[in-house]
Amino acid sequence: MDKNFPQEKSTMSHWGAFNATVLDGKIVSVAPFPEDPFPSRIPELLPKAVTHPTRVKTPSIRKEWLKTRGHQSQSLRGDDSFVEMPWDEALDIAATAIDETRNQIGNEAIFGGSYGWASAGRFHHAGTQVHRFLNSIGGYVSSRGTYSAGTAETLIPHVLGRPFFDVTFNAQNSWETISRHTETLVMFGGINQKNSQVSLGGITRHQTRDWLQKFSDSGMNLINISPQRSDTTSNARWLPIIPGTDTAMMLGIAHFLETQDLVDRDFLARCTEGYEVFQKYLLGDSDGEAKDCRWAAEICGIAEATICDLAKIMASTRCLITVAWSLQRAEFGEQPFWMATVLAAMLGQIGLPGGGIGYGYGAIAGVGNAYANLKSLALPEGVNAVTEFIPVARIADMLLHGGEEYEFNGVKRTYPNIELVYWCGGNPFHHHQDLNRLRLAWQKPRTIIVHEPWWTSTARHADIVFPATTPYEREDISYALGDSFVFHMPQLIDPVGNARDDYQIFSALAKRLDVEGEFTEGRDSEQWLEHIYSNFCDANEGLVPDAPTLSELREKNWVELSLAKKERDQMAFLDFRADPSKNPLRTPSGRIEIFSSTIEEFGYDDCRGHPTWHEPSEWLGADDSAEFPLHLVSPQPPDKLHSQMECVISDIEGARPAPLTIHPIDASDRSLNDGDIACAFNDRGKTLVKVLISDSIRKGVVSLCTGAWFCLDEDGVDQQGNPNTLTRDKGTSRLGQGSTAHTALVQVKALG
Ligand SMILES: Nc1nc2c(c(=O)[nH]1)N[C@H]1C(S)=C(S)[C@@H](COP(=O)(O)OP(=O)(O)OC[C@H]3O[C@@H](n4cnc5c(=O)[nH]c(N)nc54)[C@H](O)[C@@H]3O)O[C@H]1N2
Ligand SMILES: Nc1nc2c(c(=O)[nH]1)N[C@H]1C(S)=C(S)[C@@H](COP(=O)(O)OP(=O)(O)OC[C@H]3O[C@@H](n4cnc5c(=O)[nH]c(N)nc54)[C@H](O)[C@@H]3O)O[C@H]1N2
Ligand SMILES: [Mo]
Repeated sequence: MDKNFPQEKSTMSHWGAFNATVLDGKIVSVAPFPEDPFPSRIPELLPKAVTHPTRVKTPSIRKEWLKTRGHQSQSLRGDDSFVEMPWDEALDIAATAIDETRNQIGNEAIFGGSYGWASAGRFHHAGTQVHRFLNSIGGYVSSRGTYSAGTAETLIPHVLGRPFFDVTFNAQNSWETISRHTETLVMFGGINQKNSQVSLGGITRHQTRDWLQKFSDSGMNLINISPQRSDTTSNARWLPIIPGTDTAMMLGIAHFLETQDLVDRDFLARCTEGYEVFQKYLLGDSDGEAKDCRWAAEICGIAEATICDLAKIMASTRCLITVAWSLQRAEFGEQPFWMATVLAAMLGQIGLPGGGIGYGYGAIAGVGNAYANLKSLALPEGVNAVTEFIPVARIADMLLHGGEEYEFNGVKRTYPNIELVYWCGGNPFHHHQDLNRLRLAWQKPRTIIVHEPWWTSTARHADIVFPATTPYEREDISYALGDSFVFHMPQLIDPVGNARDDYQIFSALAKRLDVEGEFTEGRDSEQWLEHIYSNFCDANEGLVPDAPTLSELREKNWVELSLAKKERDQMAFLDFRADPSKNPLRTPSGRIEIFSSTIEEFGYDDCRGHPTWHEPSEWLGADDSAEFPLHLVSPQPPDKLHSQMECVISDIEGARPAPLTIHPIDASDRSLNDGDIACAFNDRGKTLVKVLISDSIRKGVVSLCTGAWFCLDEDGVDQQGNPNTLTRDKGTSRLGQGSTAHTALVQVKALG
């Protein structure tokens, strides 16, 4: 490659495809991918991010850890300085620490759950790399599910008999089908355009904005039930609900349907199980409290008449109910997802085109696209000899309570005792709830190893930090669910500093631990690319007859697989609806479980056998909300993906601390002006924020996006505005044990 001549190449990222211009060994500019109707601007951060001063330049080991190799630690992780080391020395030290742990204590003491989005490239996918490496050395304690939708991943198989993401991608109405058939679109938590900028593994054509525009142009009745108007297109009617109360509002609608005889009883009889048990609860026969619209209105803050009217419209039109994933990232997050499904069943529209229920449209860009679900393009992880796992969001509980019992989805489990944590491709000090608690929990293990391109908060809380390349410093390929393109991701620039690919780092460690053959199978990166790409083509034979060879793909840069882009109508549960006994669901009853005897038999008071309203421990209706009177929601950031490339944003003058959206009345009650730096706090922590006054948020609610790099001053105040300084670290319930990030009360005060 002539370094003095600008080269333009296309590549893929989680936030979409883009073209990068490289000159003199540097990415000098990025431009939208021409096929993309609504490209994300996130890639514009890239040129500065890849060479940012916060890149980890060389392997670094924490000073105190080095003295005793973690056998005694005098200073808190996160407060210490690091010693830079040559690669060989640092790899020797890490290999010895791993070897000691597995030989002296056992592989059950190694936590490699290592959650995080990492890169869009499928070979250099950091999470897969670390899992494969740890499998090759005898296994590790893994994590199950996602922060995104862990609760739904546990619940939905009980209710619909299918894995949650299978329903999301293969059994929901496609955009096209909604556009043709839906008359009323009731969006709990909105359908968020800012979130549909990204998709796990990438997205080529961003379509959500145009679909929403089309829906609105066609006169579809769009209803946004959310604490923030901005959670969907401004053309929607906004019902500003109190956070955490959607289940109550849905019950109110259900009660109206039931008492006005607007329920499809034939559908309930043919296609569902246990309505009569739920009905007793709904009508108050089982607990003395009818869940009518007035009852619902008092809880959820939407007027009684509005709820009744909405119920009428839903029953008299083709209606699709959608729930944002955020609803289940809250205490009792199982309930709104289950209740929304029950409501759709009562309307009798599940299995009708454009009707029923849909989960997470707008959460990521791929949802709603009706592309064929190809078998994945991935590096095989191998087999984990350790069967122990935790629900992903229970990491701090595990570290703090090793050896103690907890419950998850009907099983009593014991938290393992962890001595070594290996993290690669995620940022728990951005993503986990109650970061001050995580900081304490994080002191427990003997050794923490992290691979990172940047000095993130997690890197700063590690003992051994290996500098990893970014996707632009190595060759890779991408294919994502909900997309029909395969991309070659060329190496654009040389590795920055002494960074190495995760694969190189693990290969070097594997050699030192005598498992090089198991880990590499004798292949270098290029041979692995050949191998996984040809496996992908073989596994999808028939669907990808036009797939080029890898060398052709290198030449072409990207290709759209014509057959992968199948018929664009996709409807949900058609066969099941037509003949439920011939096409049963894989639930115990073969039908939609409005009442689940399986869940009932677990005996959980926080998740019963049918959808139930539970009063959250923190919400605006709580008796003790006086001290912390504002409900904090912490959505995903509009300007980037999680904490990735935060270094560039935080360099922009005035961008940090992060903006906290607050209602004008709440701001004036606190003498806060737009642009003021204020402190948001509760019993769990304190963070600086920048006041952003807006009437597009419900009074009493404040919103602070995720993504700032958690950074405490000497008084323990986060300087950047990471909402997880304030969020609550408890599971949704004993069933799902998911993240409850959206359940948090706070106070905000002016500084000084
Ligand atoms: N309060 C609150 N908290 C939340 C949420 C919320 O709604 N509210 N949402 C949650 C959700 S849904 C999610 S998915 C999580 C997201 O949390 P994460 O996925 O942990 O967030 P990212 O910032 O994407 O972290 C990826 C990290 O990988 C690094 N990386 C990128 N490429 C590579 C690579 O090739 N190799 C290596 N070694 N590292 C690489 C990046 O620099 C970055 O630090 O946050 C969760 N946290
Ligand atoms: N730009 C960008 N896009 C992203 C990401 C990113 O980091 N940046 N991350 C991606 C990831 S990993 C995920 S999992 C998805 C997440 O997708 P979602 O879960 O849909 O997104 P959030 O942004 O967490 O929340 C959406 C909205 O839900 C509302 N909300 C909160 N609590 C409640 C409630 O109790 N009731 C109702 N009705 N509404 C409520 C809030 O107002 C919030 O703005 O986003 C993805 N998209
Ligand atoms: Mo997520």
